[in-house]
Amino acid sequence: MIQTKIWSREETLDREQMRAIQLERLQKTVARVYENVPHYRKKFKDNGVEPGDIKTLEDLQKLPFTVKADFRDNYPFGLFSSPKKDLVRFHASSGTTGKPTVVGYTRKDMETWRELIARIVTMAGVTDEDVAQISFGFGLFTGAFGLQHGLEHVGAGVIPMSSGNTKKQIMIMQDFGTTALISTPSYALHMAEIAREMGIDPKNDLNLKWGLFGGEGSTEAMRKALNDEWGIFSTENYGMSELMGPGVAGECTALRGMHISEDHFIPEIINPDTGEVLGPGETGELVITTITKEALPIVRYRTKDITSLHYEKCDCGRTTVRMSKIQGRSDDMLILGGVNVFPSQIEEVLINTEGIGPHYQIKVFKKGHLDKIEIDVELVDANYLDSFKMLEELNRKVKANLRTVLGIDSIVNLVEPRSLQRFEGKAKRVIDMREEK
Ligand code: DLL
Repeated sequence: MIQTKIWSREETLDREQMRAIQLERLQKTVARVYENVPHYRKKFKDNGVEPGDIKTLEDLQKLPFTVKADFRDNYPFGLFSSPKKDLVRFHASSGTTGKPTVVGYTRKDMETWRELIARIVTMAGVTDEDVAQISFGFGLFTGAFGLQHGLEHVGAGVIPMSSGNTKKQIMIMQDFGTTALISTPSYALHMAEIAREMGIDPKNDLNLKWGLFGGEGSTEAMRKALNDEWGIFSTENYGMSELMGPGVAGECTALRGMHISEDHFIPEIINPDTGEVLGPGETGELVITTITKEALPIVRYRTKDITSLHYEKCDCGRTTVRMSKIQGRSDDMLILGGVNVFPSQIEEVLINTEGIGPHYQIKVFKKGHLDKIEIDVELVDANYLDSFKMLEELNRKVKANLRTVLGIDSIVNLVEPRSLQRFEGKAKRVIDMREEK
């Protein structure tokens, strides 16, 4: 195992010390949201709990869950615990409807974020000797900016490359001597292909040592392909906008799961159908409570991500709990090249486009290493089929709407009215042909 530095003392606390910190911070967080956020106050009252009831860590289970729809219902800033004036950054990710899920950070939240990213990049091998190329999209997405602050904090040289423009990525990688690649795993595989097309052998002609991947699921086979192709040691990390962005958890070089920064996040695993809390090692939905955030503390957030928690000490010396690879989601959210999309959002775009009906089918597949989405949607009026021009125009419009509203590029096929399959029970509108994550 490659030995890496441990960034902060909190990663090695014994269980009793950690639990004491967690309880104190949990109590503060619960009081904070109760005081500042009407949504939480009402929900706690409806459930007959108040901050004073949280006397032990187990009392967390008395509190109600928070779900993604709570963000939609309180759009844009209703869940914030800090006045708008104290916010220094906003980010957003896909919501369950056309409106995004908005998140905000105070100055202190930005410091916390930087610290937590410093932990995960350090455990993945990155030091101040490294040149890190961030190939996540810079913008409302938390991935790129989040990694940037933490990488700079450890002293790495950051190239804020953003995603896309792949040939230029490779050129910069070669010319700047990039040693760490930060991206989604699927994009990293695609970049290797393009490098080869350019006559560059990613393993021998470039200087990469580390790959830090996240934002979407990946398999061990994919890790092997990435390591072999680029000649790197790759780790993955996990995060979510609502919780902070990247930095919630990351793999160390022992590769025994992703260490959760438990002095900032309390994880639980529940049965997604009953809400019952499950034990260590059991597989279920990850629920997280943030315990240090100021602007947007979240109590018992249902992530919908399926995983398990492991408390045995890791070979790396850290004592923080590890979560296993995400095994899937308990909802229907699709992740297309790191962009999160709900089928319901696609439906909304389709329905709001004049000339096409509510019957559609979505196919998701891989082309090379990239996620592609193809949508068959019925025309309401068969007469369109007689005019190539009208058909083209409509097709262009649907694609443009999907791009503007959801940020996805899609293949759209306009098909005859009543030609798609009808369902008597639950409609199966999404066919995901990508390999099992
Ligand atoms: O994807 C944050 C992030 C950026 C994490 C960069 C790591 C690196 P969202 O856009 O809000 O935030 O998407 C969160 O992405 O609930 C998971 O379903 C999925 N996801 C993130 N990391 C992983 C991972 C960022 N390592 C959603 N494995 C989460 C599997 C992941 N799924």
